[in-house]
Amino acid sequence: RSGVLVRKHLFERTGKKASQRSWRTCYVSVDRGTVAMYKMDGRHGGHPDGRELTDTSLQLGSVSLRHTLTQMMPPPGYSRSRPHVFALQLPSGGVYLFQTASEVELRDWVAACNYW
Ligand code: I3P
Repeated sequence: RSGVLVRKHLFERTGKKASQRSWRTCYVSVDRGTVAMYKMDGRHGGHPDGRELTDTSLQLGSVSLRHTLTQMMPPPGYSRSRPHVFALQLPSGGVYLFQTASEVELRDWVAACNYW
C-alpha cells in the first residue's frame, strides 16, 4: 500500500537519537517487504507519481521490513500528542514514527507493515 504520511525519525539506532527529528509529510510505499519513503515535491500536486519514484532526488531512503516490529503506539517515553501514530522499529534499534489520517488508516498501515 502507499500514500501520504507524516514521518518523524525518532532513533537512528539503539541509544542514538535521530538528528533530523521534525515531522515531515512524505509519500510512503510498502511493497514486497520494503518501506520506501519519498519527498512530496513531485510535479503532480506534490504527490510523486510512479515515474518520479525512480528519481533519486525524491528518495528519502528505504528500509527492509525483515525483523521489524510495527506497533500502533509511540514508544515508551515518547508522549507527544499527535493522533493516529504508529511506530516502526528496525532491528538496529532505529525507530520511525508515522502519523496517518484516521484510526482506520492506522490499522491498515500497521497490518501492511507487519503482514507482508
Ligand atoms: C523538532 C520539531 C519536532 C519535535 C522535535 C524537535 O525541531 O519541533 O516537531 O518533535 O522534538 O526537535 P526542529 O523542527 O527544529 O528539528 P515532536 O513534535 O515529536 O515533539 P524532539 O527533539 O524532542 O523529538
